[in-house]
Amino acid sequence: MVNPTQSKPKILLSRRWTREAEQYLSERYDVTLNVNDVPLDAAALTQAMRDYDAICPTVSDSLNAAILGTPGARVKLIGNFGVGFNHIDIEAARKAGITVTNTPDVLTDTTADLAILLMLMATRRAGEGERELREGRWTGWRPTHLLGQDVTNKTLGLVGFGRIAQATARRAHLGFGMRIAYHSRRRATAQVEAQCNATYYESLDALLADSDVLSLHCPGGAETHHLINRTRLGLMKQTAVLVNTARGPVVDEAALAESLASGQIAAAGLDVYEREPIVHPGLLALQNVVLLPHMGSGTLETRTAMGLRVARNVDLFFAGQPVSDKVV
Ligand code: 8YV
Repeated sequence: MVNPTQSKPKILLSRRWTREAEQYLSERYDVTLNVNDVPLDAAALTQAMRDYDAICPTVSDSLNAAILGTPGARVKLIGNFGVGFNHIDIEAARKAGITVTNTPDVLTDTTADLAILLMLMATRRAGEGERELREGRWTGWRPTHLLGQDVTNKTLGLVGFGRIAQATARRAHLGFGMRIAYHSRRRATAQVEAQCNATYYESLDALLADSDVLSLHCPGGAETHHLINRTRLGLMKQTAVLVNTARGPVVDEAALAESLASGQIAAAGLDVYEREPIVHPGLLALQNVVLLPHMGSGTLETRTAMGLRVARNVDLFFAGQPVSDKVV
């Protein structure tokens, strides 16, 4: 806890958080809230590096090497609000002696729910149906109207097999009787594989060829940039559906738009984009893609839990104790 005789650490929350999470931190620290909730630009983030002891950013803040290396910086902690941290240059933070934390665990189920939502919306053409009805184009029931695809007994391929992928796998297997296949850098334990009835694929390309639905759960960053490119989309079944709740740049959006337009794959469900909040115009023009505005962890309970998880990291850090969610 903060020693009341010392001045409280100065903390910047880069965006609005839920009331409960903002209140928790505000009661304990000298907190600046982003009352208007406008994204901070590079100049504002650079100034914040000089003015605060900790910055709590989100995916909408790009903390690059130039910002993290700001001369005369005061910041010692970046308490990221979110599990993914590809918007933070981790190597630059390490060099600058800044601790970076994230928020694992608390958003696992909520994000897995959204992956399933996208899978079902894309396979069952839910977006198309809703648009048709709202635009007054629905002419009534008929046997061949908006036919989608079943997921029961189909193969769900997962790229990456961390917490969110495993939670998605359990839902798909236990709820929909899907066969689960996965590719990841490290093979999971036999126990984890058994829980999800998952089959490991050493080859990503073989996984692509076998999947009826392919759901991405790998981290963002240089290693996975355009992992799903034109060539790999070409390996997928023509009936396949791609789901992305991971990070936009994992997929080459221009190649995906072409594959969806040409019928190389059947449909996609996306929550993340290469240049958020900009969405590739080729995708916006298509019916067979469901487009959600990065809302994977977007429930009141989960966003509060994420804020309180950041707060726990802040508490531990300023109490001089080891932080549990340390990235670097
Ligand atoms: C957040 C996410 O919306 O935690 C993550 O990595 O993608 C989402 O839960 C966002 O990243 C918060 O910074």
